[in-house]
Amino acid sequence: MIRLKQAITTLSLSASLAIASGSLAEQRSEPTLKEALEGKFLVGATLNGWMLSDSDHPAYDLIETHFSSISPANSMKWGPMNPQPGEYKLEQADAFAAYGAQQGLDMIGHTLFWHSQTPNWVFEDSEGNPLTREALLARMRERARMMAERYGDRIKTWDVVNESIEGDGSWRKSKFQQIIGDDFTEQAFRIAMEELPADAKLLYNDYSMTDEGRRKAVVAMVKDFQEKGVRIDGIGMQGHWGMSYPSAQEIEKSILMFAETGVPVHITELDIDLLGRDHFFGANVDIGRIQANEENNPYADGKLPAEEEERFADRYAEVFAVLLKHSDKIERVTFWGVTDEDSWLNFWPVRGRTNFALLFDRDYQPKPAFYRIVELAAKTNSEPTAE
Ligand code: 9MR
Repeated sequence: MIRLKQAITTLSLSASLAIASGSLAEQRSEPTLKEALEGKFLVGATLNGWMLSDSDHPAYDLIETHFSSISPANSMKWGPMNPQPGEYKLEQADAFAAYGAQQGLDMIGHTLFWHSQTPNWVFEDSEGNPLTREALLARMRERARMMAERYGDRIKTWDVVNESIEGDGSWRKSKFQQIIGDDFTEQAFRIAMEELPADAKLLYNDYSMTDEGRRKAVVAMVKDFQEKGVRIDGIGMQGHWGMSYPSAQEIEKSILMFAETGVPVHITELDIDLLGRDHFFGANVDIGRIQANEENNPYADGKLPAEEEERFADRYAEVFAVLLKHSDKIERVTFWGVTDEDSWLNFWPVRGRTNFALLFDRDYQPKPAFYRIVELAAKTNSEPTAE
């Protein structure tokens, strides 16, 4: 298999994991995910730091077999790329862009501006005083220009702003908002429009996009941008969903409302949290302090009982029934990870628990949920869509 080793030879390569690295496609007779979803939407996965610093990581087999789009989990965020003024750590971001280009994959620049994982120095002058609005806008422009120059020829879709709207529809009181004002998101899109290539797709990306306040505010924002001539090319629904929340009806309602604005929907960070959290602690607990224990980590050996696998497959089928029904409005569905092993839900909100969130298990094998999606997609191909 051709791998872009030269792009990452400068990185320290850790030992590859135990799995044998024969092409999984060769061992399989069923269609791959990207074949099953062809003509519906692109299907993506996330490359995390472990993968980007290990060119033999077994996740690459699954990516090359099943996926048509990739997103970086962390390596293109402001903090990881530019932790101190003038200090740039671009190895992983460079490896991401080089790998995606070499494989001909659609790539997502995640994310230009986010309140989280952005270092304090971004908001301060050299004496530690808060920047003025103009100075912060200039700093944002500098970052957008650097990203455009370095990656703009290959990365064509950008999460311009991540999570600037609260569930009640108000602007998040981030440092960006406090310094720039309520037009932070608009200014960010103006900067992106001016600095990124004309063929770049500019997205707004947020979680809990079925919250009524957020959903309405996103629609109002997109319409406002369109009236003002501020380019916005898509709405990203992250899709960090649970086993019963949000309902299929609410997911569908958001897709329909977003699509009414005329821009496509991207499902940008899909995973389903099998273990959930509501049953063992309330919403207001400081989640950072929760540790794995017998009660909240029932399948610590990574083996899920068959009936739980089925319940999980049923939930993915329920979600994909909606996504496939509205595939004409959806440009891409990206899973936030590749296998259960690399899901962020092993670390949040419970540190060190063994969670189950994606379509491939810890042995890099497709789970029942994978087969359900493939079957559902095939069925959708053979039946006219009911409206
Ligand atoms: O997957 C990312 C995880 O490794 C990081 O620790 C975390 C830090 O906040 O960010 C995760 O990705 C987030 C994404 O960038 C934006 N939406 C929410 C995702 C999950 O937190």
